[in-house]
Amino acid sequence: MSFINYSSREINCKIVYYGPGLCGKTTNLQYIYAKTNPDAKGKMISLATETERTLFFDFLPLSLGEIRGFKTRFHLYTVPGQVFYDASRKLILKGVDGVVFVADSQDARMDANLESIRNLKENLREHGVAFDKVPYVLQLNKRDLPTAVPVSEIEKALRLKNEPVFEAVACRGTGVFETLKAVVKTVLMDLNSR
Ligand SMILES: Nc1nc2c(ncn2[C@@H]2O[C@H](COP(=O)(O)OP(=O)(O)OP(=O)(O)O)[C@@H](O)[C@H]2O)c(=O)[nH]1
Ligand SMILES: [Mg+2]
Repeated sequence: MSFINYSSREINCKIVYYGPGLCGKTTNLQYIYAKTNPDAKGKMISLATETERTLFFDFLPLSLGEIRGFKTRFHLYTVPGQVFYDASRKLILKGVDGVVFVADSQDARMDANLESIRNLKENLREHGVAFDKVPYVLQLNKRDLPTAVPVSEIEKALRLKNEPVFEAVACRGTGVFETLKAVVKTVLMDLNSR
């Protein structure tokens, strides 16, 4: 739930990058961090294993200018994708304002994508957030791999609510800012409609 502080004139929003293990969630945040102007970003915090798998979360605070005199701050989080870290995933979703689902385009990861969306829906529901209502963007990552499933086929399986879809190669930065802009826009529109 976004937090509006009237005395300091700030809007704080929480965006969570969700998806199966190794789909590229941390890579999205690393690219955003690397390409963002120093005055617009805070310190990126990554709690990872020695093999670079996210252990708890990554966190990156961004300031994205003002709307109607309010400073907007977006707190970007990733969840750990590995199946057994479900308690952490659930905790990180608390108070979420927008979700980016990062799908792994590889054929062999389609079941993992489906399972992760199912898990997302369940964890949202436990926080009393309806999947159908939450601001949501689908990113099809790893489009560079030869085993990538055609976009139309992935959409048929994973695009569940007419959400914006972006193709990405996160390790090169392709599609990363397009995805971020779309989720920010959707969150702000949602805020405006309340
Ligand atoms: N070929 C290819 N590799 C990618 C792409 N995006 C990320 N990777 C690689 O995929 C691996 C996993 O990326 P991460 O960002 O750590 O994945 P994650 O989703 O954070 O994984 P967990 O933290 O375990 O949930 C890394 O080696 C990345 O460099 C992509 O678009 N194409
Ligand atoms: Mg990660």
